[in-house]
Amino acid sequence: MRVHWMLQELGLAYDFKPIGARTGETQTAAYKKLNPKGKIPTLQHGALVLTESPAILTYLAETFDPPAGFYAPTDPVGRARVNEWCYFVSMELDAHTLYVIRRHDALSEIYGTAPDAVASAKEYYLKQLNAVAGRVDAAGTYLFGDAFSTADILFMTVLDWGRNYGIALPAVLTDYQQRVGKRPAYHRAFGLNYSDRTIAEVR
Ligand SMILES: N[C@@H](CCC(=O)N[C@@H](CS)C(=O)NCC(=O)O)C(=O)O
Repeated sequence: MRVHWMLQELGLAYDFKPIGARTGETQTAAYKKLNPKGKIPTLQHGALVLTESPAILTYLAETFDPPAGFYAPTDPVGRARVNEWCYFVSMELDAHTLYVIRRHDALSEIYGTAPDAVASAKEYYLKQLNAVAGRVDAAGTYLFGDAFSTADILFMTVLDWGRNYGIALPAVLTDYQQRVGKRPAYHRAFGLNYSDRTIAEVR
């Protein structure tokens, strides 16, 4: 979803090869040649083969001309501010909370049950969101004011994911979701990535 969304924001033409998680498609020898971790997404651009969604988004933002209204800073402070969100989303929200919930709840047949870890991950997820809610509110339309960025793509996807788990988000963040959810590129990416589901089902 993240990579589709970024490519759609940039208006780039690309080939999409759907590889389903846990369908076995990520574990074939051919796929593991590209991504030995056996995970999606993987981006191929010329000779470059790149994994890890925040790295892919950053690469795309720095490689292609950003459209009007897209924030892709090149100065150290601006890049650091965008990276701050990228690492926050990857570590505090993806890794420490949402993947813990996913592994030990929906995927507990594979990873085992751990109800205390799931409950504490949900609590920690909300704690982290509450910690940034004031900043999101003060920022304006997007995380960097009127300009949209890779940070918004990453942050929006973890908000959708949490809400999909039935976690009630702070009002400031549901308002943010409403605003970001109006972007046409979000809808196009959604249709490509979740061809079998509606936005209401995923969010
Ligand atoms: N840190 C990686 C996480 C990638 C990841 O966990 N992908 C999941 C799907 S969202 C996956 O490939 N699962 C397949 C599997 O575990 O077999 C990123 O952000 O790109």
